[in-house]
Amino acid sequence: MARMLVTGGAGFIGSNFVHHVVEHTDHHVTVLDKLTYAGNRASLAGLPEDRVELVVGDIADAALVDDLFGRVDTVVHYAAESHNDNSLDDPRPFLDTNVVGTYTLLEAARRHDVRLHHISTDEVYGDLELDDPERFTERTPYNPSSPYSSTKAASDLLVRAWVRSFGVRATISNCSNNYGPYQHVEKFIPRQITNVIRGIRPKLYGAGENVRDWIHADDHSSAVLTILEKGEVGETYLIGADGEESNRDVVEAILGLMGEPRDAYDHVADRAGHDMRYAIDSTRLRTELGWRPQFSDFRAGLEATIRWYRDNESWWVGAKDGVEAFYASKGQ
Ligand code: NAD
Ligand code: TDX
Repeated sequence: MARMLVTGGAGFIGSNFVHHVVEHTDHHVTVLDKLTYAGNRASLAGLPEDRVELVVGDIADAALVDDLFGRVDTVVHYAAESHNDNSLDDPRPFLDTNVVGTYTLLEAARRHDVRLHHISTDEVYGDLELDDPERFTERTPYNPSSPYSSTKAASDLLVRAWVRSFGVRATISNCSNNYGPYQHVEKFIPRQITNVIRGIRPKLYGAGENVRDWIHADDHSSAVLTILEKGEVGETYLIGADGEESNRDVVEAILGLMGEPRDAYDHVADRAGHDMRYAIDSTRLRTELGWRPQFSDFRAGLEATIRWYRDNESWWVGAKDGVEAFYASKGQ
């Protein structure tokens, strides 16, 4: 049995990963999470207490991190400020957590020689034109657009430097847009689902032509476990499930699946610097490590996600009004 530390394990993708690890391995998991507005204890409810422990704290707290790294053999680093719209409003926490926090973990990994896997995003590569035949690969140059994605790019480069300069045993993965249970209602898909549940019309930024490459969070988790088991230290792997959809198609699919007219949405103010399209080529992960996604039907995954938000209103209802007030103040 491995002893694993999962940073950000009370957030969306981190909590999905903790559930996945409990179900598919015998590892013990310590979650280190600051429980910011994006973290939620309830996302870990029901997990066995002898397998999962929650430590509430900051990844930039060097003494705490040092203590925890002394007790584990593997660290999976999800903790981040993750929302582009917030980074346009107030970039500072993005630098503190995504850059200084990752630096703090790397220094501890160096001292304790633990295996570290760093979770990152396809947004570090910037965006693609709608008609570009290329997709992002491990060789695509970094070209981030937003304060969020620039701090994620910085954190990736720190990891690469700590591998090369200090021999830290780290891998990196850059994943496309995730959907599934436990995602905060500030994000696109849960915002629109919970809007429809509340009788509010979905809100599409600009013309809605922007394309995102969707992957179910559970497929992201299986890819990360595969990289931990079979990945080569020092290497980067892109994670994606060939799930390109325009935002307009996603909103129309949500409305259709929820029994509403497919055009019952509003166009609102566009996001500043809005990336047009992300698309991942995950050939390396599939051919070298043998990974395959399980959720190949996006609409079936969306339907299950809609059911989860209908069945778990108490999980999201406390955050909804504040999020809508924030967007309303920006005309979104
Ligand atoms: P999230 O915002 O839902 O969760 C982030 C978690 O980190 C929260 O539980 C929060 O409390 C915690 N956290 C924040 N600052 C912290 C700090 N200083 N110390 C300890 N904990 C802290 O984010 P998410 O969508 O689950 O994303 C998780 C990771 O995956 C991030 O690194 C993100 O860049 C990456 N990623 C996300 C997506 C996506 O579609 N959401 C896609 C690719 C990569
Ligand atoms: O109300 C909305 N209307 C809308 O049209 C919201 C909240 C978003 N959008 C658009 C913006 C994007 O084109 O939907 C798309 C998805 O938006 P987000 O959910 O904010 O995700 P995105 O900006 O693509 O970033 C996500 O994927 C990459 C995660 O939030 C990041 O953490 C991850 O790195």
